[in-house]
Amino acid sequence: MHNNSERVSDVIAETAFAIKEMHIRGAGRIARAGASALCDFADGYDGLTLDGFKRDLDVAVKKILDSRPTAVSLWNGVHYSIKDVSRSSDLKAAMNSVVVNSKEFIKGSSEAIRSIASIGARVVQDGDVIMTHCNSSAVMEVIKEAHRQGKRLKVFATESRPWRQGILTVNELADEGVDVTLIIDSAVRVVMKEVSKVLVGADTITSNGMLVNKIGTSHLALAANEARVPFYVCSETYKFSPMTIRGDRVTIEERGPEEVINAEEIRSSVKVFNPVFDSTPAKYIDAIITEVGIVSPGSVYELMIRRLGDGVSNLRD
Ligand code: RI2
Repeated sequence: MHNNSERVSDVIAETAFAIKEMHIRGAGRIARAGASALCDFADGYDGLTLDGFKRDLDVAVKKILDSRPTAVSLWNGVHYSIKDVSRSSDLKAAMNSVVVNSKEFIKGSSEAIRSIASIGARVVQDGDVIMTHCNSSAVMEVIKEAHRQGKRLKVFATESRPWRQGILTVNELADEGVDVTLIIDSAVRVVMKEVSKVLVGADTITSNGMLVNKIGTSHLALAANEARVPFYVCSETYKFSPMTIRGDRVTIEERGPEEVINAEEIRSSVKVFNPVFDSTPAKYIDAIITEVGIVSPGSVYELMIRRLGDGVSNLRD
């Protein structure tokens, strides 16, 4: 029989595992899952001292953040949830602040998606041919909203090897009645000639407006640039990385070879390289559709400074 503390640390371990193994995936979803696990952790905490809570919370936070390194949404969701613990004067107040803040983050995150859907749907025109990559809930909601408004659209969705999240995308859009075509990743440049807009999601956006997103995104950006097709990013502002203001680099996750190939198919001397994300420089991005409006990649720094205020100097490692 588990006691309460074991049960709550189980929630943290289970969530960290589910994020690491990609049972929960998508930058927004993992951020909400991380915040939700911390909410449960704080809500069920049965230790007796504030110091003990802070120590146990640090361990929980580290476990959640170690699950996946690239999407800053997870970092922002976790740090929003714990932001008032250091100034709490007693245990009850500290526990309560995590519960309140994590719920606020989750609510704000879902509202942000709804705002992006309505702002983004105004960018989408009747007759547009859209290309998207991987499976971004922000992009999905924009396309679905434009479709609901009666705009006639065609969507090309990349397969997005190795996890093939493109299958989720095409099924989700087909269920809504959207005209959608699946393409393999290497068909991007050929198909780009027929496309009028590219819409992709974001895992992280740096202070200089660079996009870090699913591997292959930069190929869509280059092909769009060559074909003079506008390239839009749909991103909640909690995917902006505060650490990049002080020059931190974004860690690009590498995952195992088993995601790419069956070991029996190749000689044992063959190495497999499996980077999960790539970087698209700001110059290839026409605009970022956020919950606070459509912004240029060049204005990300300003927007981040305005929102963080004095918090910039308090950024933790
Ligand atoms: P939303 C995903 O990463 C994709 O790269 C996608 O573009 C991005 O998160 C944003 O997704 P992964 O978790 O937050 O599948 O818009 O590796 O859902």
